[in-house]
Amino acid sequence: MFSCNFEQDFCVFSNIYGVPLQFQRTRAFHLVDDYAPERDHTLNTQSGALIYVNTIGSVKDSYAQLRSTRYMPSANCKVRFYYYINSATTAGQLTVMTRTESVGYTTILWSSSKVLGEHWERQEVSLPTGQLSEILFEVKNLGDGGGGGIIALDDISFSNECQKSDSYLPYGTSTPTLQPVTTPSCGFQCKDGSCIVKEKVKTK
Ligand SMILES: [Ca+2]
Repeated sequence: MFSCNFEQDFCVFSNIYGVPLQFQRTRAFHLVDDYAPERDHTLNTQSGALIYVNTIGSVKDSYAQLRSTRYMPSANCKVRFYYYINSATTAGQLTVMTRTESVGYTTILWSSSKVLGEHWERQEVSLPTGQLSEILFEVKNLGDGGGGGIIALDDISFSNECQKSDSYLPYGTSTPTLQPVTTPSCGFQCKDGSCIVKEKVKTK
């Protein structure tokens, strides 16, 4: 298993540069915004560290992307993480995706824009198996009338079935997706504004 609690550094994660927004690493007490978490998740203290994206003041479709180290996923390879979305209106969308080519197409696995308030929510996502991969965590300003907010992450861990690798992904032959990453089509819009990705909606 490999994981990151962000107390010392970004561990096996790094920002993708050349895009409008970035994930910042900080200790909770440095964040004075109304919508910022008062404590991190690991230590549950104000001096605990976390990473976050502030979408306040950014324009529609601005996004940040955090990439993981490469890993070889066998069956039951999963990523688990704690996320925080807070805003008076809407903070944007947090999306988890994978890819198997360095600038290739991404596969969207999970997404949420539901405002949670002052709360860390746990999420587990099963990862596609069989090919050397990397994960991308994306935060995107949906520009849907809100003033923005804070989206934060902490305690990201990969299960034992995901084996860390130093190999590089092959360069993609498909169209790069670093430019506008499409928002997953909303299969079912809940009353609270959260969205269930189409593949997850059960149809009779
Ligand atoms: Ca932490």
